[in-house]
Amino acid sequence: MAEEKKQNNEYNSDSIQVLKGLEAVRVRPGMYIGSTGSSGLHHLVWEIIDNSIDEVMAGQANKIDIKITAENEIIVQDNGRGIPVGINQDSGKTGLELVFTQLHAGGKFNSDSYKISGGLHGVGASVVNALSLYVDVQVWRDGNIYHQRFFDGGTQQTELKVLGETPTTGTIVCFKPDPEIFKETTVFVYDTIKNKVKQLAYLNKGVVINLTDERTNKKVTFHFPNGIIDYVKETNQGKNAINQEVFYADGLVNNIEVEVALQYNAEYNDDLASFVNNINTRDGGTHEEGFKQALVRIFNRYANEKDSKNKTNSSRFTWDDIKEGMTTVISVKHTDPQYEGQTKTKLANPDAKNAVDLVVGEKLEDYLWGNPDDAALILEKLQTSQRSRFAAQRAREETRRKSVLDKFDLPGKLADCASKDPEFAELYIVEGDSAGGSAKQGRNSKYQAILPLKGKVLNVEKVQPTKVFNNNEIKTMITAIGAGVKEDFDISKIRYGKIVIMTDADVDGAHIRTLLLTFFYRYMRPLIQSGNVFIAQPPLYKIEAGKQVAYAYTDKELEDFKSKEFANRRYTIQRYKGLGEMDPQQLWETTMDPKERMMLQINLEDAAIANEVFGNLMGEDPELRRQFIQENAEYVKNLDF
Ligand code: 28G
Repeated sequence: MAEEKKQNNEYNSDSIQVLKGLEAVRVRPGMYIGSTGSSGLHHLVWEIIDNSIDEVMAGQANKIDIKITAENEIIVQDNGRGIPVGINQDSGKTGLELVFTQLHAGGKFNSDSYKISGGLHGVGASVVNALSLYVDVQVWRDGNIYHQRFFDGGTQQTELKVLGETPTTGTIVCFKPDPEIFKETTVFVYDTIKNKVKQLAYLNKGVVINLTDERTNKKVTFHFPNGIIDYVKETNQGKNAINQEVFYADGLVNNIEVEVALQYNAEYNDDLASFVNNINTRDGGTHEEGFKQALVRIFNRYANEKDSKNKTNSSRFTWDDIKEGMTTVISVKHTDPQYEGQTKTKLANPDAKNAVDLVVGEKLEDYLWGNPDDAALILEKLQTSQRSRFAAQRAREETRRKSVLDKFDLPGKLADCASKDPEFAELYIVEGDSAGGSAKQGRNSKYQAILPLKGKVLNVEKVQPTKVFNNNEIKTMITAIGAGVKEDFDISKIRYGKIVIMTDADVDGAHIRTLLLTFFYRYMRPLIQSGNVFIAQPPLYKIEAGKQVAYAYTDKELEDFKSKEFANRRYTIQRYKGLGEMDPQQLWETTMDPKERMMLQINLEDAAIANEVFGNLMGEDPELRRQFIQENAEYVKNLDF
């Protein structure tokens, strides 16, 4: 048996194996790029850019040009060494062929510590080949311009040819995604690519990344000579910075590259972004643990040594005291990253903890003693946080006690539903008492609960946690949802599977919506992560012709109605300014009836953007606010600001 198997393998020619490999990618694309939707489509771009970034990290390239063409192709060019075109002894193939046709080629380079960057699935250019109509490659190397084209999902390729000569080196890759795979969409989104490459530019200081969209002639260049220091400064823009000199630490420990930048601002939330090989580790892990451990140790040691001179007495800072108002970027580069769980979002390598602890510990101590003014300001901030921690704790305990509730403890304003099954139960958070009244009358009380909010919601970004827990509207929401907040939040306890924000389609409504999203983002993040938060979409117009009534939810829909159903008829158009203009029946039919309603499901990215839009719009700096509105006119318009 074993003998036979071996023989079979030997008879399999390499090309058949390649085909099989790439075929597997086409059979189950989701396994390699996560999905075949827009997110998977963009993964193709990340995989190609990733190879350029590897050249940057190897110190062999400093420029990457990315183009979205009018035909919706992606062209990436780097000025690295160019992919090797010589024949590889073991395989009898060129390096170029291996890169584009060998599945898991990326993994092989791990051991020689060449490739440490990697897309979410770390499978590289061959996957892009498998899922594209064609991949066109130019290599500039050894004075020559080489060319080879792969097509039909990688099943075909032209011969490697020399097109001409060049004095320089680099790689150019052009690909076009296969619409048979990406049935939903093959349209690349400029902003998505822009955000990603901006992040890459921050994480790889000095690299110049140009992005051009030939469809719209949009263009942008990213170049951050100070890398993650610039990243932290930008994150803190519009907020009052506390330490003027950003704390920065870098070092190499056991072949692990560590970089950390930190700046406090005068607000109360912390903002920590960590990366492993340029990939965002959303769920943290050992590198973050090392960072926290170092901060708690060093800040307490510093405070004690200062104190012993000042002869004052202070208790120990906890991580909660330290993190308030802290903006941090941690970037780790590791040749063999291990992750916890399915997604690559939590780092597990124990050595990363030691490495970050060591680098940060040493540099932070130097920083504090070397920057006494900044150090004093930070210390003051920590002491304030510590004092408010005790007050917040008391307030929280009270809220928590209340949220272990039976129905008698539910807030009076809540019109609860009959169903106690979160699978079916929905909570509508409604702006204003009058709309709340309509919603109460219009709802299906079997499974729809209504919570009317009075006036504006607190901006949780701008006030002390104590105040947040004392705010009536917020207390009411926490109690109604019933699953606690922050670290205590327990999604298994939610009383409603759908939390629906229903506000007017005007500026005030948008404002309240953003405030609520900010609250959920900061206090009940898992609720957003697991897709339990929705935005109700009331219609913008009512069109009436005799007995016929129609509702339009967008301007486009209104146009369509006028040019089709209502063409050549007398009709009236009512523009809804608020929910209050609808009677209960209308509100049910247009916005609350599951059969008819449109609802927007909010994901973490949406909430983060809302949070950011909000921070910038409502931030301290009027100039920044003006600039932001100008730059984001489109998005802001969509949000109805
Ligand atoms: C433009 C779009 C995407 C790339 C390189 C450069 C090398 C390379 C790429 O090697 C792995 C390792 C050594 C054979 C490495 C060139 C070492 C020396 C490279 C890219 C296999 C592949 N000279 N630039 N791959 N080698 N840019 N950009 O793909 O043994 S991929």
